[in-house]
Amino acid sequence: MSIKKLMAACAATLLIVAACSSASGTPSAGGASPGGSTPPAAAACRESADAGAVAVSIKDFSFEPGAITAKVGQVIAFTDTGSAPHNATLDAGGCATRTLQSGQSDGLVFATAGSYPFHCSVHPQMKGTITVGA
Ligand SMILES: [Cu+2]
Repeated sequence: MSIKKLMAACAATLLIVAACSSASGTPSAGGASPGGSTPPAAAACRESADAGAVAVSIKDFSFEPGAITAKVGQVIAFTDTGSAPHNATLDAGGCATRTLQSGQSDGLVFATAGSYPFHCSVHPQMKGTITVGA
């Protein structure tokens, strides 16, 4: 990938992140949530072993692609194509794939649109972002 394309991709990601934070950053005062305390990030996704609509391969030591796009309800299937154990864990917590051995797969499904940074808890330097659209 050329430097210019990389820069453009980064700028686009930043814009998306900025847009998301300004949209969801301020909890509305008179919020219409009738049960009160719903943890926002925690319920955003769940693990799923179903066949994936979006495929991500986990290499030693990066996610390919690192910028993942999916829709609400789509299974994002992570496959460990490296030789080390890896997983995908949301930075904000709430959900994660199983820790995968070489050749294994596990998925995540999101219930809420948004931008979700994640990492591998075995190798915290491995990072990526899942952008979920409605
Ligand atoms: Cu890893």
